[in-house]
Amino acid sequence: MHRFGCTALVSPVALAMAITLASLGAQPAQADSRKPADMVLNSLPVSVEMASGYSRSLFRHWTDGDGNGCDARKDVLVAEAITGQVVGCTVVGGVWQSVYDGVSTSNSSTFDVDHRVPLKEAWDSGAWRWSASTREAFANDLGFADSLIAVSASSNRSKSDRDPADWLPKYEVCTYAKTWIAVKYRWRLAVDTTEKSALQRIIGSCPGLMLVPDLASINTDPGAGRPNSSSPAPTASMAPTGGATDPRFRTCGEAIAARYGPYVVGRDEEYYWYIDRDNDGVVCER
Ligand SMILES: [Ca+2]
Ligand SMILES: [Ca+2]
Repeated sequence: MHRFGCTALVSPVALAMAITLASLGAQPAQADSRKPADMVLNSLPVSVEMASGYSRSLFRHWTDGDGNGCDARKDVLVAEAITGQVVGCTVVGGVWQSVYDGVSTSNSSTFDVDHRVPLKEAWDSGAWRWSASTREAFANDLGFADSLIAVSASSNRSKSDRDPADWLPKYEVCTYAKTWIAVKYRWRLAVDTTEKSALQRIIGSCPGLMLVPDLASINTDPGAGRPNSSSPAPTASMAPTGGATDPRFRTCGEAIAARYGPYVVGRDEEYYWYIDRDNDGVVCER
């Protein structure tokens, strides 16, 4: 129920309905892991943004990744309706509330399903390396309930592709910042220095822990960054998401031989210097 931060605006009956509706939606259970937000933020790689190559069409959506017959936009609208009756992929008599600006609607077509971390921001922060299927998984992610959120179209369009250094919602700023960090963590995306400073400033005044999502499975595109591919060549400063830039060792084999590793995502800075080929969140396993 952490979607509904504005609980004062939602009656107990509506909350009970929302729980029922959420259980009908396709959101899987997730481990309740909580940590200080600054700890999670500091685990993210810091990198300049990839300034080119993005196209919205590179992130196929809305698709039905969980195979329940409803596309991800509809799944989110079903999960987030605060009242109404689910019929197929829609909610009859549904009411939705936009946590960004407090706007309510009974007409879901006036609401967008927002990518908490916008598709372009994701591309610029590391998704340029991903395969098409991983980009699609990100764009339709129901594996972490806060990745996608139904909000008023006007608030979503005001946000556009901006990160928290340039745009924040009217309400629930703490929740917004923590969720932003959570999505970047889940998908091993980088933060740029301006964005990190903004997030540090926000969470510095936000009490409590943040929900840490499970890591998503990521496959990279071997062609990303090569000349003549659809992706532009990365610069050296894009290195922390993999590529053996450990100043001490050229390969994991050399690191292991010198009795270093394993390195764990979110814990060890060295993790980001190597390629996590099996995407299990650990590199240089012995
Ligand atoms: Ca679905
Ligand atoms: Ca950014």
